[in-house]
This record gives sequence, C-alpha cells and structure tokens, in this order.
Amino acid sequence: MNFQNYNILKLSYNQKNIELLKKIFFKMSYIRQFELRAYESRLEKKFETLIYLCLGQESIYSTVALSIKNSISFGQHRGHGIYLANGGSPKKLVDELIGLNTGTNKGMGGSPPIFDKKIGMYGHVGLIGDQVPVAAGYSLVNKSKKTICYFGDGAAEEDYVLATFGFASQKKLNILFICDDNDLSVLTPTKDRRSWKLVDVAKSFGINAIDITDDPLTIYYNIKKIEKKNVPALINIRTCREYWHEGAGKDKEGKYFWSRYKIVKKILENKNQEKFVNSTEMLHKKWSKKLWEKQLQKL
Ligand SMILES: Cc1ncc(C[n+]2csc(CCOP(=O)(O)OP(=O)(O)O)c2C)c(N)n1
Ligand SMILES: [Mg+2]
Repeated sequence: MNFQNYNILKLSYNQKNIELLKKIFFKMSYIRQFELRAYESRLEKKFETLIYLCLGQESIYSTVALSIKNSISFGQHRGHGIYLANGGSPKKLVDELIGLNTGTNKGMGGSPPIFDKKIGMYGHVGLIGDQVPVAAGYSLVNKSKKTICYFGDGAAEEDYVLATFGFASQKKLNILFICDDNDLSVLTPTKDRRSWKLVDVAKSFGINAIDITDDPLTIYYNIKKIEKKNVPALINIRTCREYWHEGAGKDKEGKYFWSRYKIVKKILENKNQEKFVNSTEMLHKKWSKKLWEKQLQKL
C-alpha cells in the first residue's frame, strides 16, 4: 500500500500555511544538508564508524520541533534529525560521529545514542525501544514538560515498549509517543513481521492514537489538536527511509517510495517560493560543507 497521502489533511495553501511550511522546510533543508555531507564523508571513508542517517524522514523531526516548545526528547538510533531540529550543536554532532572527545557523548557513542542534556535530548543505549520505558519514567517525575519519545516501527514490537503504553495510560503521563514508521526493521518490511497495527494496540490501552503520513502540515495540525491535553498520545507517522539502515548507501526506491522533502520543495516552488527554496538549500549546502571539512581536519 502507498502511504504517501495516508490520512493527509487537505488544507489550502493560504499565506499562513505557506509561511508555516517555509519554516518547516528551512529545518528540513538544514537536517538534509547535514546528513548528505555526513553520507559523502562516510562514503569517502573520511571516517568509518557506524552511521544511521535520517534522510527521507526530516519532515517528522522538523515539524514536531516547531509544533511543541519546551519539551524533552528521547530518540532511538536514527536521532541526528531530532537533535538538529531541537537546536542541538551541529559541531558537537559531527564531532560525535567522527569520534572526537568534543562530541555530544565525548565521542564514545557515535551515531546511535545522541545525548545532550543541554537541549533536553536523551538517546537510547542499544536495544531498540529501550528509550521508551526510560522516557515514561522521566515523564512520571517531570510532569510539567511534555516528554516526546520517538521509536521505530521495528521497536514497536518489543514487549517493553507495549508494556510502557499500559503504564503511561494508567499514570496519565504527559507523553507523546512518535513512531517513525518507515515500514522497515533493517530490511524486513512490516507485513513480514506482524499483522497488527500499532494504533490499535495503543488505543486498547486507552491511549489517544492516530496514524498519518509525514506531510508537515498534517503532522503540525494533528499535534496542535492533542498538544494541550497533558495525557499520553501516540502518532504513528508513515515515512520513507531514503538511505541504508546503517552506513553510506542509498536504498532502492520501491514501488511505494516517496520523498517528502522533494514533495514539500515542489509545493513551495509552485507557490512562487522558488527563490526561498534555492537560497535555503544553497545556504545549508555551503554551511554543511564548511562545517564537515573543518571538523574532519581534526582527525
Ligand atoms: C532488542 C533489539 N533487537 C534487535 C536489535 C538489532 N537492530 C538494530 S536496529 C534494528 C531495526 C530497528 O527498526 P526500527 O525500530 O523500525 O528503526 P529504524 O531503523 O527503521 O529507524 C534492529 C532489529 C537491537 N538493536 N535491539
Ligand atoms: Mg523502521
């Protein structure tokens, strides 16, 4: 099934929505150009540690960060976008990826566990979904801030993730679970792994749950509806991973592939925003090249 328009909100591109989309696109381009340079540097073997790129999934992190202020984020191994969208230091992120002690985790963790208390981001430690019960524990003692907990569709199958839904519901936690549903656990599609839908399971625990595509305005307006209620909620967001699960390589674009970045770019271009789109991409391309080159010299 093609999820490109799955439960998409059909909104008019009026001035307000165009301005909102431009803000989101700006962040998407920032993340994308950072990741593309990371990809190239890894491909050219300028560094050789593990790398989990979030290319293709930028709209999720960009939109969530713009929709909810003053939150705490828990990420899984594909966490660069969460970190950058929430104001993390790109320099510290490069340093972490290339193993310098000036990195987010002193260069000891690399790509998967990006952690920076300064911006309220906690990474996971290796088991997929292990951040989910930890995020619930955090939320239990920090009720004033919304805790946002990201995990993948593969991690959604772990018992401790499902058990956390029950706990969050019982304790009425101020937590938003976001499943980055790229339909893949490494290389295995969801249809070969399970027959149930995550939203149905979450609902059975009494959690408000929705299943949508990664269109920025659809994410934004759905979050606005649930954001103010300080109770647990889950958003399953259908998206496409564009690059390999790990490492520097591009996934084959299957029958149901879409690039949300390219779609958003096209929408803005069609709304006479070509100049903005080009200057934004150029700005981030130049910035990322300079940043990566400078930090790589330290190796
Ligand atoms: C408990 C556990 N089982 C298996 C693995 C190996 N593993 C690492 S990433 C991954 C796939 C995770 O898929 P998903 O949660 O959908 O995240 P995505 O990579 O798609 O972002 C697996 C199975 C692991 N790290 N932990
Ligand atoms: Mg996945």
